[in-house]
Amino acid sequence: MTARRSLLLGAAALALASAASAQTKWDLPSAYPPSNFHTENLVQFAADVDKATGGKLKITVHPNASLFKANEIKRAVQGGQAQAGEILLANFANENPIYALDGIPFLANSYEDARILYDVQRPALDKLLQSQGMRLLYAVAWPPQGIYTKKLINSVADMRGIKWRAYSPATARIAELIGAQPVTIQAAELTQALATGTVESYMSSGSTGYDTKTYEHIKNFYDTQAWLPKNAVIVNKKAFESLDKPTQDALLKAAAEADARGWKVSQEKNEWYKQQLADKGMTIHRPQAKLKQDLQQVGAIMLADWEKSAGPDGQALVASFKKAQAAAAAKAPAKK
Ligand code: PCA
Repeated sequence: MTARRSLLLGAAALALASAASAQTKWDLPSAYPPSNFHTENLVQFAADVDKATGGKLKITVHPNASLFKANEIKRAVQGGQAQAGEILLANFANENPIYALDGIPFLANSYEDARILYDVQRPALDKLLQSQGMRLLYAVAWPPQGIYTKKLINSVADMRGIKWRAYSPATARIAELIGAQPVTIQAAELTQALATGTVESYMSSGSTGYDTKTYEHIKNFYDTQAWLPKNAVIVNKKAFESLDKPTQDALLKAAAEADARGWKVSQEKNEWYKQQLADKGMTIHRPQAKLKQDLQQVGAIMLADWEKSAGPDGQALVASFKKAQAAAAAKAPAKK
C-alpha cells in the first residue's frame, strides 16, 4: 500500500516536472525603445503567444539593443544565442540585396506600394532566411522616410559636406551620392550622436525623430516620403522546429496578427509622429520640386545598382512589383 502510494506520488511529481519542462522560454532582442510602435507590437505579440499556448511558450522582448546591438541581432538568432529577434532588413544589404529591396528611394513610397512590395518580396525573403537557418515570422514598415536637417534645403546640393547619420548601407550610399559625410549610427545611439554634434542631419521616419528627441537639436523635417523600410521578426529554425505543432501554429497565428496590426498602427501613427515633432518646435516642410527631383534621381541610380547586384531574380521581383503596383493603381483611379 505504502509502496503503491509512493509510486503514485512519484508519477504525479513526474507529470508536474514534465509540465514545467514543457514550458519553453525564448529571448527576443530588438533595437528600438519600449515606447516605439514596433516594440509595443512585439510585446503584444509575445503576450498573445503566451495566452494562446497557455503559458507554454514565454517570449521575453529585450528592447533598445539591450541584449544585442541592432546589427548583431540577426547573427545571434542564426547562431541560436537568441531564439528570435527583430531586425531592420535593410541593414543586411551586404549579405544579399534581397534584404535591401525596401530601402531604395522612391521605388515604393506609400503604404499601399510598400505593402505590395512586401507581398512580392516576402517569399524570396523567407527562402533566403531559411537558407541561413531562420524563418520569417512577420515584417512591418516604418513610416515614410524624410530628411532631418539643421539648415533649410532646396536641393541636394544644399546638403553637400553635411555630417549625415546613416543607419544602413543604402542610407550611407545616399550620402555618397549627394556629397554628404556619412557616419553609421544605429537608433539606440542617435540621441547621443546628436547631442555631441557627430551628426547634423539624417533620413528616417517621424517615429525615430520622436523616439530620439531629435527636435532638441534639429529644427527641420522635410517630409519627402522616400521609402518605407521594414523591421522583420525572425526565428531560429531549429528553435521553431523543436516546438510541438499546436505551439508552432499558435506562434504563426499570433505573428500573422502582429503583421496586420503593425502595418495598421504604423500608418495611423505616421501623422501623429509628425504632429508631435511640430508640437516640439520643428517645422515640417513639404519638399520643393527640385529637392524631390534630385532625390528621385538618387533613387533611380540606386535601383539600377540594386538590379545589377541582384541579377535576373532580383529584376524579376522589381518587374512583378511594378506589375502589381500598376494593377492596384488601375483598380483605384480615384486616388490622385
Ligand atoms: N527608423 C530607423 C530605421 C528606419 C526608421 O524609420 C532608424 O532611423 O534607425
